[in-house]
Parts: sequence; C-alpha cells; structure tokens
Amino acid sequence: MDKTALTVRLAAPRGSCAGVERAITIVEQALERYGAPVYVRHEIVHNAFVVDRLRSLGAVFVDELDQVPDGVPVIFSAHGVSKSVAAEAERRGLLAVDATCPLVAKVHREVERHHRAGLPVVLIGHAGHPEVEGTLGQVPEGAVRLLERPEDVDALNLPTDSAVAYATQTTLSVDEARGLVDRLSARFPRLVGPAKEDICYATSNRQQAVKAIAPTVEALRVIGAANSSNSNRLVEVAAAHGCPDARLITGADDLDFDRLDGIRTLGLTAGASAPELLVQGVLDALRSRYTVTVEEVRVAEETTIFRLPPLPEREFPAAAD
Ligand code: 2E7
Ligand code: F3S
Repeated sequence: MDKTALTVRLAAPRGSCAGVERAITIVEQALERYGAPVYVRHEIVHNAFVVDRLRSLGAVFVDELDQVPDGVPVIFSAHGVSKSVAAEAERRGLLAVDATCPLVAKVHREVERHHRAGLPVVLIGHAGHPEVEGTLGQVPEGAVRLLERPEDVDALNLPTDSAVAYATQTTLSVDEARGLVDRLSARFPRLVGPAKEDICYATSNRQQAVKAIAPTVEALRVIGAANSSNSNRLVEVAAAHGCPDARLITGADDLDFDRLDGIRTLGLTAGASAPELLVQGVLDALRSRYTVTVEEVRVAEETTIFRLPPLPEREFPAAAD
C-alpha cells in the first residue's frame, strides 16, 4: 500500500547552540583529562539523551555540591551558578570547571556592575530556573527583584523617577520579554539595560524560524525536554503564531502518530539542548510511516563558536618518600 505524503517544514536554525556544544565538550574533555568519575552539578544541558550519553562515559550528575566527594573534578552546568556555589567549591578545594555559557556569564557581570553602581536591579525570568537562580546569586540575596509577568512591573515598590537597571533570562520569548521591557521603561523612564534584552542569538533565531513555519503547518513538534525553557518557549511561539497543534516531544519514541493521523504538513524544530541526531531520528521514524518531503525553512545562518576554558591541572597528593 502507498504511504501517505507528508511535507515536513524543518526549522533552521534548530537544535544545539554554541553554548551547549561548548558545555558538552568541556565534560568530554574533563573525562579524558581526569578520568571518570567527573561530577557535574545539575544536568549539563536540559536533555536526557545528552546526559545519559555523558553518564555512560563516566559523568556523575548531582543536584548540589554536598553530593560531590572531596578531591574529584566538578563541572558547573551551562545554565550558570550563583557566587555562593562557586565559593563553596573553592572552600572545599574542589577542582571546579565552569561550563556556564559565556552569554550567561555576560549577564552575570552586568547584574553585578549595576548593583555595584548602586542601582536597583530587576531580572525578567522564570522563578526556580537554574539560570535565574545563578543570576540572582551574583549579588547578595534580595538585591535583585524577579519579574515574571507584566503585572509584576506595576507591583514594583520603587520610585518611578529612580534609575532602575534590568537584565533578562537568555531563553525567554522575545515578544513576551519585549512587552515587559516596554512596560518597565514606561514606568521607569530612566531604565538602564541592554539595547533590547539579554535573550541570546540562539533563542531568538529558533523562535524566528518557528514564527515563519507555524502559520503554514497543521501541527508542529519541538524536540526538547520538559524542563528546557527555550524549548517550551518554541511551543508557545508556534501556538501564538497560528499552529493549532504545537507540542514538545523528547524524540522519535515520543512521536504521537495517532494525533498526527491525517495531517499533510508538519513543522519540526529542536530546542537549543537537543542534538541533531534526535532530529534525524524523528525524520527516520516519520519516513517509516509516510512518504516524507523535507522543506528546510532557514531564517538565519549561525557561525558563533565559543572558546573552551583551560582545564585546571589536577594536583595529586605528594607521594610519600
Ligand atoms: C544554558 C542556558 O539546557 P537548555 O534546555 O536550557 P534552558 O535554559 O532553555 O532551560 O538549553 C540550552 C541552554 C540554554 N540556556 C543552556 Cl543559560
Ligand atoms: Fe547560551 Fe543561548 Fe545556548 S544562552 S547555552 S547560546 S541557548
């Protein structure tokens, strides 16, 4: 029997960004240099496939530093850590390697700079996300106010004539963040901050591609994990731009064929923590059921590469004479 025809509009750019590639390489190189086990605080990036592969090579993922034994290397995830975590690693003499994305590290420095200059600082982001916790933790507790929704701007207890500095999480919806920044600058005309917001190039390009595809497809699938902020934003952007059935899937095994039954056009993309292998796996699974035509929809070229940090030498205890 002939298979049904399916056109897949494949987003470009999609999938792994430069910060994710760098963070994964740091873990791989640390394993090569120091040997297993290498501890990693938090999932290096929010993707179970990536984490499981590194675990099979000898990485041990933990939530907090108190789960890391003395004397082993520990890597901080791409999402960044608060100053207290870095200080605790130093106090314990752990061999810490920082895989924080350089674009997050830049936000950390900005928040610190504004705070040192005496400005009240607000951060637009999602409470509880590790990137937000790391950014809030660049300055003393309570020094940065977190804004999650537009209404939070109105509730800010600050004089409207004061200079206020702002920063954002890097993986927000570009449109939602802009709404909040506009509301902030309307309420605080002396608002200080980045030209637009701190949303990174990868987040914004992936959203642009979804915007181009969403109105033209019957359904759209985003390959990404449930705890991946940037991936969830892609689902929301697709829904907001006219796709009637936008969902997150972890990979080929998670494809909901029953729900896709009868459709002729499918949008496909991947969050910044999802490797291209997962995209190709989904395409292969689709080809087993449909005669697939892939149309790539490219909205930007990405050439960003981040340099790797030098790995510190491991100091072995001096041998007894
Ligand atoms: C670090 C940062 O791991 P992710 O899914 O993380 P998010 O922040 O989207 O939950 O994606 C890669 C990544 C994105 N931002 C890593 Cl700060
Ligand atoms: Fe960095 Fe953006 Fe990727 S903050 S880790 S380049 S999604």
